[in-house]
Amino acid sequence: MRFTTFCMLSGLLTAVSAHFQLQYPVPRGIFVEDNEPTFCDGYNTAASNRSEFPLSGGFISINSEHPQFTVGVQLSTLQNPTSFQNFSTAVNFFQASGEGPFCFPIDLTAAGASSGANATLQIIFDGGDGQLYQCADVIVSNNFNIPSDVSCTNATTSSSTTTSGSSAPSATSPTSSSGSASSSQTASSASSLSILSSVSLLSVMGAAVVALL
Ligand SMILES: [Cu+2]
Repeated sequence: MRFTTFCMLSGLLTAVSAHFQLQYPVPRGIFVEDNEPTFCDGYNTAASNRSEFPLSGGFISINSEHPQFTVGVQLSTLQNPTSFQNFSTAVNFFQASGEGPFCFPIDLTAAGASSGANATLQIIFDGGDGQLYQCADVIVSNNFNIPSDVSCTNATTSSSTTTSGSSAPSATSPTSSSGSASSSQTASSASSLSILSSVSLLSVMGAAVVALL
């Protein structure tokens, strides 16, 4: 929370910090905050140990430290993609709000991937302090299901989904480790609450800054 407040404040005042973490699939390397504004979080070569990822019915799970953000996913089927030009859209950018875990479906069939192929997913996130990038190197498989102990939980709400050709967001109902199957209502009120409290926190801080000046 303290971290987030700092992030929002710096966003307002100078715009420095960069915060979202790819939770699933496993990212190329350990999250490096300072490198997140660069290609693949600064990891320029594909991981040698790839994990399997479902051709359809997959999901991307992230942790957002920004209360409002847009997120999208790009796909490359090159062995070792080294630039943004090597990628094409797998999930169009959409807006979401709320801090904490956020999970959304991805269908690589729609993005033109085929089973057995090596692929790299690049998650692009913008929480107000510029675009941030994390990558995951995978092997696409049409007979792989994401293990049920992998968390796909939303503490957040999404809006204006413009996912290209993918199935509806509810098509994937991955098992949530925290059992949030019927918690969408709760989640959205929780996230409005957190926005409300962030807003009031901000006004307090704004007043403090004004008082200092
Ligand atoms: Cu940030």
